[in-house]
Amino acid sequence: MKVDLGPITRIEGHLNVRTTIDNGVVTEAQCMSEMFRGFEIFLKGRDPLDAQQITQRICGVCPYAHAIASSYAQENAYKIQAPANGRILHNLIQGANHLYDYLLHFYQLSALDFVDVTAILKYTGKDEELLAVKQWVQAELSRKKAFPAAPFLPRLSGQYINDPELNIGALKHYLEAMTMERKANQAAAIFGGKFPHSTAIFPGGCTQEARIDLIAAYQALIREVRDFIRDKYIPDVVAVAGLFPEYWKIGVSRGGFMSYGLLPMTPDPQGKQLFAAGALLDGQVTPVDFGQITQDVKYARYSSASGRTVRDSEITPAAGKEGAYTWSKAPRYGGKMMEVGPAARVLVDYHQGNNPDLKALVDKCAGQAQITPQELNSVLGRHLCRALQAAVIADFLLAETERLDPGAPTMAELAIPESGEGFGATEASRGALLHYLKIEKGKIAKYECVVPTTWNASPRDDQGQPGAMESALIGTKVATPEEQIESVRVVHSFDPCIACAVH
Ligand code: NFE
Repeated sequence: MKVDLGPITRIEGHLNVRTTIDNGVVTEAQCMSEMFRGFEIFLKGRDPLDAQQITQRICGVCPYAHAIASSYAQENAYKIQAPANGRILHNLIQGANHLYDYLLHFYQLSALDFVDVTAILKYTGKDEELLAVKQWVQAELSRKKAFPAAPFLPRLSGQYINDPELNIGALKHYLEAMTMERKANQAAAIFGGKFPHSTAIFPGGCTQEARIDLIAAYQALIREVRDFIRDKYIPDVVAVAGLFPEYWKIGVSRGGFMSYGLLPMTPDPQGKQLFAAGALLDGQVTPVDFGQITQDVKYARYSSASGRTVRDSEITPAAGKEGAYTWSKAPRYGGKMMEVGPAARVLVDYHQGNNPDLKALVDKCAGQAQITPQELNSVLGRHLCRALQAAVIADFLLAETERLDPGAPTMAELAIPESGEGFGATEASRGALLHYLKIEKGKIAKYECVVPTTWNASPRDDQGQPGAMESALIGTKVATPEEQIESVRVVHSFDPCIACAVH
């Protein structure tokens, strides 16, 4: 039987997943991104300095990553580098955004796939916040609406945590996490100007100053977020993993892994980074070569040529195209399907022994869970990888603040050339993000974004290889084919953002 899971909730954008179920197992999955946007079309002819502003509007969740990728691409085209302060401020803004995004993803977008939110109805404690939630849920339920206490109910049927204390503890953290997300965003806005859509991230650095009062305010906020990550977020992910250990084996993608590296530690953004870049295929990591990236469109709603490289990319929408089932292209690396995102970042870094703190955390957690690092390619693996990276990033951001030189320049001089081109690569929370820019007559002649969820939610390529999420869904056993909480847990582990994917 065929079952459509869309519209999938607790993700960004409009995604349907069409599954084929045979004897209670997913035998085929099609990821269907259901909208078109066209940023690459309307960027043409504009001033290149518009790009880091306009591309941030691709998304309200990961805007800074687009600003950073665009700034790197422009720096590459203008042949400039940010001064040390500018690069550090980029990191402080982008890193804080990762912390916000991981907390949002776990607590608001995924935890309620496992935590029994109805435990609140039996709550007898004295916590005022929880009592307020209880009252609200009771009042909503008494109104007998179709969506009784959204976003908590209705929910998919399935097995949830049945330990009342754990459920209530997790709900309390769900509420606290929102405060921490705000603090991470506030920290980012100290240097980024605002959240979302920074006005300060610029090619060549940051328009905000490195002032001591701003640094102190940033540190205070990030310290609080770091403590929450250590004391609550990581233990909560470990607790869920302990109760649902089968999810170390569910949601396994069947290709390679790729990361462009995150948080540069040198003025050259492609130099040494906190998390290393690389393409991991068959146990071997090689440096990423942007020339190996192509995008197939046999099953995507575009009439432009298939298999084009980033430089030669084309985009001609064709809504009624025969056989096409999505607005996402199918990016491939050397023809291979790649997963990008939290697990890819960890596995690529781990294989190269780049970050000893990350390695120590991975080894410790993998040992406790009795899994191998390869099993991070799973539903639980993606959740754990986000939490461990959050801890490493928070410590790094605090150390970065000490490296700022208050009063020293934060911006390089820049001049837009008549012609040129540039690649800018970074890691958004959801994975590898590439911007490519070509300038002719001082204006944007071509702009191409190859975006994390375009990789993960990609359709089959011209060879028929499924995308990462499609491949991870195949083989999933489902108890209730009409609802498939198991498949939804797989989808949520990727944290797809369809607004980004179709851009
Ligand atoms: Ni709209 Fe994004 C991230 C980017 S995902 S959230 O992270 O780039 O494709």
